[in-house]
Amino acid sequence: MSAAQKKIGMGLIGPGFIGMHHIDAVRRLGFAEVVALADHKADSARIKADEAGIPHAYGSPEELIADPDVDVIHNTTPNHLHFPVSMAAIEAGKHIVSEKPLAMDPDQCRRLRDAAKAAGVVNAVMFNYRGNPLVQQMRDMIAAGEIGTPVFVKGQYLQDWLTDDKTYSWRLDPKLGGASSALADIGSHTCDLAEHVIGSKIVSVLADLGTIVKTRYTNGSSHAFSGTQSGDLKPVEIAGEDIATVMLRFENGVRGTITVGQVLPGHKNDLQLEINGRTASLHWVQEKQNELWIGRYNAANAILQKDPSLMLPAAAKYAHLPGGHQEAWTDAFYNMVKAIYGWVQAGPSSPQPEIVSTFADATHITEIVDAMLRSNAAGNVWMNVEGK
Ligand code: SOE
Repeated sequence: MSAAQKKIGMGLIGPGFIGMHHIDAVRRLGFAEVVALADHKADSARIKADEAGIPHAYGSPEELIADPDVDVIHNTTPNHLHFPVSMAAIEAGKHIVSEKPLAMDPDQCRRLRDAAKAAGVVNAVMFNYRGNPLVQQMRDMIAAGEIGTPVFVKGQYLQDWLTDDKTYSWRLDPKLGGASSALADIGSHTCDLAEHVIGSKIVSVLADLGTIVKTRYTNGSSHAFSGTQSGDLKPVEIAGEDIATVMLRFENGVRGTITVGQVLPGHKNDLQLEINGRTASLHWVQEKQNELWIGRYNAANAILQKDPSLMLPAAAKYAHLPGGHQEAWTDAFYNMVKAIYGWVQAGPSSPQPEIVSTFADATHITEIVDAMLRSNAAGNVWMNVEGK
């Protein structure tokens, strides 16, 4: 980019925990700038914009979407606003980056997918764990045949931030979060990661869902990871799942399981993925993301450290530091944002970078979660993922 070229303008709607990481990642790019922020009220938007050094602050999504300096809109609102905000952005011809899940249900997702395609805008959903260098290493090793034919997948995403009955999140309210709670929030990441790494889609599921904490007590606060609440606590009955065990079948014949829970003491952000092939296995643990376990039948097991000089070239480009220099959650998040903005820069009609999850990919993930809900409701039976 020459000095005279205008930077890509980013506007963020919904400045919560995750929104601030979108802002940081865009700022690291160099060829984009954060020009505007919108919150549900003008005064809170101004305060948050000032804190983050952002010039324009708006009290509604519509005002931000209309800002001519905003080229890419990041939708980090609660789930129930994903559909109207993303749709308005698409209708205004803006590129759109949404938090997951893409929308509340498969129908809304399909409408967004089709509208984004018709409008010809870049569209992406933040399945950010794809951005980890060693996740890409797994993917490339599997594609290169280094573990033989994949046969089994074991994924887990375990957290404990909802363990206490005096914790609460809007994700637990079906009107704000959707019919699924833990699966939509973090099971979605697990399925996306498994599909991305083995290069095959989940076609059917058998799910057993549970709600361990059936009554919660809240003072009205609903932010993730905000801890035990105190003060004037009111009871809320919970219907959505906080644990889930699911069996999976993939299009290419691979079988697998995922376990998901948000009330499991000691598990902070414990996303893990293991792929077993006929000649070797790979196991990656998000909380130890700089290491990849390689299991072998007829040779010693090994740990591959995140060292670009030891990694496959396509994966090594996602590692920014030499071996032994630890990279983290925010770096993987940045890798995803960098790929999305590379696509914006190249133009929406240029090929979609493989690492990016589009609205079409994310629609499929919501269809998987929907099949899991249907499987559980039907008495834990196999259910096909219904794509349209
Ligand atoms: C809460 O469970 C949460 O913030 C998720 O919403 C994110 O997607 C995950 O990356 C971390 O945990």
